[in-house]
Amino acid sequence: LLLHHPGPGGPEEQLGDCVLPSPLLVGPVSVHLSSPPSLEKIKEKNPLVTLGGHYRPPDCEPRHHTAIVIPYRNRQTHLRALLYHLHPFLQRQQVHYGIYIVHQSGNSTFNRAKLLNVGVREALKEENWSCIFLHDVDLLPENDHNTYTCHPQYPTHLSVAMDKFRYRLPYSQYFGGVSAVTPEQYLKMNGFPNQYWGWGGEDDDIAARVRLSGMKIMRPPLAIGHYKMIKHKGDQGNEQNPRRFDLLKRTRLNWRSDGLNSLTYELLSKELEPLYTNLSVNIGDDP
Ligand code: UD2
Ligand code: MN
Repeated sequence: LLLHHPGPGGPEEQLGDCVLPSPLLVGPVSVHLSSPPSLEKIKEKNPLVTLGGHYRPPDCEPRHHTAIVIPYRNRQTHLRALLYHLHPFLQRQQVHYGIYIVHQSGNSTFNRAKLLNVGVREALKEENWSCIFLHDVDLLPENDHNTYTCHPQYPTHLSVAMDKFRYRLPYSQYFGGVSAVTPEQYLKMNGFPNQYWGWGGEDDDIAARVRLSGMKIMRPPLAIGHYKMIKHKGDQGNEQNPRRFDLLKRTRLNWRSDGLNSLTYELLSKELEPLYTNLSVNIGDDP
């Protein structure tokens, strides 16, 4: 008996759906934090990644289309560590993905949540992503069973067990680090706040929006949601925001008027780098 072979396919030939879970998963992986390779080396290791940091599994039709949005300024070493680690991680999960760095240009106070809003909007202009990941540049996932896909109904918080919190959730409403929404969920919660300049509070505001818009937070099991955070000091231009407590008291009143529907920014450039798309943006400054 001969095995049936489909033969060389024309362009019209359809790939079968990727099977779940991906047969390429390995589970826990050890993560190396010090001295990541050069971008050139990372590129060589990921030959199937196309310009702008996009990838599609070559052998099957992906079920998930995920954009990774990374708020960013002046963290080159962290970015290399993340790219080195995340590209193979996502490829093992057989998702169709794209990586977007949202670079806050200039020296104005850093605004993570506003940069995330910009990233979501720009990523969705480019492709019909079914899931959007909001990803700190310094967090490296340690288990590829933690899939970078969305729950159809509710936002997901992925970084539930980080080394810096001794692999536990620091508090129940915690939403910092790595989280994910579908475009529908994002719309429902009116995106993220634009008014948090400097460090802190914006993740709790986002968690409050999830609840206020009638949703809840989904999470993977603690054993799977392991992350290492690259150790770092606070950045210049991202000092603790003294207004964060006052702002958080007003989320309930503000979330419908501040967010996706009030977002303004100036896109300065969009560069398709080999391993990511770089969006440089002027988001203004703390008024
Ligand atoms: C915590 C949260 C983070 C966010 C922040 C408060 C965790 C794991 N993460 O992170 O999600 O809520 O508190 O704002 O709990 N960044 C730059 N350049 C800068 C400053 C920030 O690229 O100059 C980006 C980068 O992606 C970084 C992220 O913003 O990972 C969060 O800033 P952080 O790492 O300094 O704050 P951290 O670790 O306290
Ligand atoms: Mn950090």
